[in-house]
Amino acid sequence: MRVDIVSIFPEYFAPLDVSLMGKARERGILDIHLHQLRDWTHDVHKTVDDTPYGGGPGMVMKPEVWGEALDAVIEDGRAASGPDALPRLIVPTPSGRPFTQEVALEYAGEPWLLFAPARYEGIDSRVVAEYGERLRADEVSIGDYVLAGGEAAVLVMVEAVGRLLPGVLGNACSVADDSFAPGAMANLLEGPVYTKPPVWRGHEVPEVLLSGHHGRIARWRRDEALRRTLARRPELAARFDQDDLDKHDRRVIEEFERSQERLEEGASTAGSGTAFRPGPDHMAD
Ligand code: 6GU
Repeated sequence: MRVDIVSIFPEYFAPLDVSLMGKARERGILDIHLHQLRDWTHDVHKTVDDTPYGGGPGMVMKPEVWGEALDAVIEDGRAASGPDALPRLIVPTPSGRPFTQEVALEYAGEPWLLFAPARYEGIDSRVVAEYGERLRADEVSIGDYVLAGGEAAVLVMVEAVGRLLPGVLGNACSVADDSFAPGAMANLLEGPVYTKPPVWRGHEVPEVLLSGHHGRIARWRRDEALRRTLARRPELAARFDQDDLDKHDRRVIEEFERSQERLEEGASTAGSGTAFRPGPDHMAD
């Protein structure tokens, strides 16, 4: 996969030389090209921003410099990949569509991604409008918080996509078992994990994991994933597809809901004489 990144801080992407992404680049699975946006300015100050029309705080990135930069990078990529090649343009912004595991999988199927991370209040909106007419252009957010710029979001997305490329993780690790992976893990968080020693500071590894009984272990892992998702991400649990749930799943969910109700009853009668609140251990979540 070819990845182009245009930014006023190309040095921000040094982490892509490290670890899994570094190896993927060495092996030629990830072909990352970094570009300094200011190389396409024409004034001595290398200006990339200006005041917003309509007033308000902050600065907006100028369309002309982005247009020249993106045209040149696309031309360069076509010289390497063929005259019909077009990248998927990804513009990180907190006002974009959510970046999810599903989107990461979709991007992992593309031969060429072009990231345009902005600083300041963002890029003049005509840039996405213009490129949206020539190629697929997505405005994407990595979560409901505001970063100082899109660069960190690009690092997140390149790593999430890069690890999905064939040959990056090796066969031993299956991305199908990841949290959020479509299939058995859709809308599910992964449960807890353990390694040796079997007892550490008095904390024991759950006995079932030492049993060597693969069926019971798989069932236990699914139970823990269900309970953790119900406790930490109720909005994900609300999206469980009934057709994906077996009888045992439904019992785990019912038990969880009953223990929740007991907790709520306990809370509503607290101070009126009820000192004892029953509930299973996992409610500590
Ligand atoms: Cl993609 N960019 C910026 N600047 N802030 C964000 C974001 C992106 N996603 C969440 N917050």
